[in-house]
Amino acid sequence: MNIQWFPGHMAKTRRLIGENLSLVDLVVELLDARAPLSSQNPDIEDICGTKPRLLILNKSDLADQATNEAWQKYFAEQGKTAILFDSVHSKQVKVVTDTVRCLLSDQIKRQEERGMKNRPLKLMIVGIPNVGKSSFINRLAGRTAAISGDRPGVTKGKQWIRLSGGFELLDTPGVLWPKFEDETVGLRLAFTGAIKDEIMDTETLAAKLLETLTVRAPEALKTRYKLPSLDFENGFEALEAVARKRGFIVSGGELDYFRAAQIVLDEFRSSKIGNISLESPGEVEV
Ligand SMILES: Nc1nc2c(ncn2[C@@H]2O[C@H](COP(=O)(O)OP(=O)(O)OP(=O)(O)O)[C@@H](O)[C@H]2O)c(=O)[nH]1
Ligand SMILES: [Mg+2]
Repeated sequence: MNIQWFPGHMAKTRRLIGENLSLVDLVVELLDARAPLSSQNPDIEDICGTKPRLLILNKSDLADQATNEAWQKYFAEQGKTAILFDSVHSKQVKVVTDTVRCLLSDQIKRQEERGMKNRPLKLMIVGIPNVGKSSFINRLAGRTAAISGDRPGVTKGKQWIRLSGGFELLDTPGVLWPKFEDETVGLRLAFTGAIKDEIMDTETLAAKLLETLTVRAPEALKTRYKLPSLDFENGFEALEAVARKRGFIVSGGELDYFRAAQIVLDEFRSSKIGNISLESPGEVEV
């Protein structure tokens, strides 16, 4: 299953990020905590160059806690600042704003010396589709300032949002890159909901997810779908077992694979199967 999704509007967003870079003090790059490497857009690195950067490992509430901490350490060892965050529930907004001030402290000091006090700090929020950029902004703003939604491609253009406390945030549409390095990257992005579902075969995607979960979270998978064993030849057999257990039957007595596939994807994305990270530091890097 070879997934590629780079429509014209993403090429446009890539240009938009480059064009607005000189207007901002720092770039906040949101990664999906369940797959931080697969969700890191290599183009952002190239476009942003030496601009100060903060990584937010978002949706950390959906990922495995120990793996979250291992990722934070991994980035710290590379000299990168990464904050674990939950843009829906977090009360830790101050950690983000304090960290930004800390990363920009030299610049703030220079400006103060030149008499420019309380100049707003401008941050550009970037990341893959559906990773939670608009929700992150709303969380920081303490109000619904940007439209968010549970599918990729909700934000269509740029939007500046002013926060009380001296910050201005630039929301941008989600952006991927023209070609994924390997199949696993595309799959992990699709599992988390960063790829438009319409361009993929739902049943094949769910079968691939079941194969992944069989390796990464066998006990959670067995418990959720009441499967006594995971002794399947492949993901399609596992999908069949899920359909059977849930009693998904279409007229004529056939199993409803499509419905089972939708349920499996949905329940993974909302962490009903468990708090599962799709990659851990130290594995063969993708
Ligand atoms: N559980 C959880 N859900 C989140 C978090 N952040 C965002 N979401 C949900 O993820 C979905 C996408 O959020 P958005 O803020 O629209 O994401 P976006 O990155 O702006 O998406 P695009 O504009 O489409 O690129 C929404 O259903 C949010 O409620 C998080 O930290 N935890
Ligand atoms: Mg958005």
